[in-house]
Amino acid sequence: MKSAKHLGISLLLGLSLMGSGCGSEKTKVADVYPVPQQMEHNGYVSIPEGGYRINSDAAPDSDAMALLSQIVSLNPDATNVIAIRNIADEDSLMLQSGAYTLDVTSDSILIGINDGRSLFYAVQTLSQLVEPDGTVAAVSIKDYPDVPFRGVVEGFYGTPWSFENRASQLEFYGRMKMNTYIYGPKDDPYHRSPYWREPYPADQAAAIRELVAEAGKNKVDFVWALHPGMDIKWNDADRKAALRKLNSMYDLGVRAFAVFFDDIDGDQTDAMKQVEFMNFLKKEFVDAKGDISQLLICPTEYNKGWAKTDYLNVIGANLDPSIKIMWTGNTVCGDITKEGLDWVNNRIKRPAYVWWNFPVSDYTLAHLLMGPASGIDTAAQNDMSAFVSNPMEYAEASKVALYGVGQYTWNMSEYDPMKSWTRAADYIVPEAPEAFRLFCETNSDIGPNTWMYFHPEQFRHAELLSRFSDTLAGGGYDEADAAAVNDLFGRLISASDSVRDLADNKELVREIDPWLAQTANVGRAGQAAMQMLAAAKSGDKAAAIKGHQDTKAALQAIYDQSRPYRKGEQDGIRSGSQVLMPLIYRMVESVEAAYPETAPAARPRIVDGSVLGDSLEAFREDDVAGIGAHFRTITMKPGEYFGVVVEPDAEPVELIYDLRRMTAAGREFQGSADGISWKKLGKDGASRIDTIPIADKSVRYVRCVNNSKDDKTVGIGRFGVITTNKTNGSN
Ligand code: 14T
Repeated sequence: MKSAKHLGISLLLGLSLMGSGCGSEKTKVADVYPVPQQMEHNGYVSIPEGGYRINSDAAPDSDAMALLSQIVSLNPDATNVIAIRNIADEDSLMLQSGAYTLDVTSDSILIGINDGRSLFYAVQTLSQLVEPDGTVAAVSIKDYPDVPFRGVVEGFYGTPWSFENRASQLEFYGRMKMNTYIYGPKDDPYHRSPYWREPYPADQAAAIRELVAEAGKNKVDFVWALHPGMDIKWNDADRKAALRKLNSMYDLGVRAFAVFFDDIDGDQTDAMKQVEFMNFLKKEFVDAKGDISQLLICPTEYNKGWAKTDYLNVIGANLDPSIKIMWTGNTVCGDITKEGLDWVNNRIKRPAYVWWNFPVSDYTLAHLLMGPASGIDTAAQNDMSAFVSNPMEYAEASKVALYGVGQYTWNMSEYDPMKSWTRAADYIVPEAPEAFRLFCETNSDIGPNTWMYFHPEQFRHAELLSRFSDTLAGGGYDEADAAAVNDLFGRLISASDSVRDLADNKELVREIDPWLAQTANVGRAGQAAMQMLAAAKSGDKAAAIKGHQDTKAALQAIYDQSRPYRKGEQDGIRSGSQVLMPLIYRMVESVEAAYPETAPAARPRIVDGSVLGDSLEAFREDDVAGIGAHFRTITMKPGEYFGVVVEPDAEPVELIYDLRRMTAAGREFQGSADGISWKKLGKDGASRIDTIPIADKSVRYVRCVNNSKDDKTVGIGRFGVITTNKTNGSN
């Protein structure tokens, strides 16, 4: 079905047929994004001097008309016509909301529509066909969405987007032909606990009213989400409270709703109670109002990894069939696959409403997720009712991934993650697209995470970098590759400057500023390391030692940039973390091996007898000495432990850890001066991420022991000691 409808070849034919009217010397091919389902292009024609007069069966959508009047001049006395007609097509794909036809010839423009959204999208397309020289591409387009609901769920933990961020997003969704924005920021207390039952204060209510209007202008459904699951009681009082709240949102103009039951526990997770609540809302609210466009639930078991009970079968069988069910895939954060959707759809008895947790970064705050929107299955079109993406708290920066989501959801078979990513940079920073691309590439590593979610970094230079690194590991050194790698490091510095200085989007620059600085720092450390290595390879010991010092200083600049952000969940500011930083460390280590006098006197190590064995090396990074196991899951038998020993001259300040899947009961954090007699450290805060002060300054050994009678499972993210006295280790 999909292959026949792509008439890409006619684009090329169109070029040779050009010549009627003006613009005949153009060799340009009309370029519409998202790529239409069918487009024939027959050169360019002049836009008539007198503009166009509108000829429409019914009153055309006023937002679409406002946009149209910005593109071409509209004049009731014009001879040339823009005719707007209802689509009379037997193909159900062409009868969807937003589907349109667009036929541009030298004397008229014919637009076929189903609704206001159709007209708005036709005009969005037309705006991309008009050239600055007064010509317009003569096209014949048939276009419709592959996925009925497309867009974004503002569903992350962290600072919610600002009003300006959201307004800019809504306009962007309109351009990308995305029709859904779900409002559900975890840190809005009126969305979640404690105030989900309360109406918004007047100023916030006014802002939401304005955003709903802005969404309407862009033909975006503003879906307001309620998150009652932290403390809802399954009783009449709370049913009424929910109705009251939804009514207050309705009064602000909201016409689409969701209820989120994610990340909760206890009685509130009961499938049948949730179903009864949702079915109640369907009957008493949605049906009563009659003009609600979407009602969704985010289930408690919202990904396969967490689907451990009959929960999904229960909601699948009992939830009103009109209520759509959200789903993040096989894990909380990961790829979206056809197989994974088949699995859930069988249980929920309807196509899943996909909630894709990308580029959200609330679980890996040191990283920006600026890479391509990849790992979304282009064969899954018929297995989803919707696809919305959960973005970063950085709204403008998120547009890189969302740009790809726009193409994926509109016309999947045309989706190529790299192509969309490349275009996204042109679109978002047209003032310095190549610089921005390099920045994005260097800030695309997700970092170690519980979900084992992985996106590649430095993908365009992967071959060069791995060859250079492998050669280095084997004791070799290739001059030409070294020059290319050095050049790449140099470009990180200039790219960072270019983006900061040239990008018109100042909000974007503000959001990414810490990473712009860090990217330049990585470039400088890389260049220092290349100089060090070149000196070492040429046998110039003095220069190598000097280079080693310079590299250490440049690495310290990276740590200094990172440190102010290294609080609680936020593990600093990381750029180039997957490929470039390890490469720099490898260069440092190779020089330290060649000139032992440059090597640190001691390194931190893993405590003897650790369950980790020698499968891992301890690291020293800035003032932290510890271990990081990329959240590898380890089971400790009673009495087993893992831990770290800091360097002899390092004085401990506190233990810092990020340990997942582990309850505090039955574990103990202990310190020791000699690795023989151990004492319990301060109180275990029982949280996943925490620090515990180390009062006894003679402590050099720190460990986590299973002192229960049962096996204990732990995902080791970070476990280390912050010290005052930084020894000069590299990694
Ligand atoms: F509702 C869900 F579909 C969902 O994804 N919920 C949250 C979401 O708000 C968050 O942005 C996302 C990415 O971190 O993951 C979910 O939140 C979690 C999930 C966890 F497993 C937060 C902490 C967790 F340990």
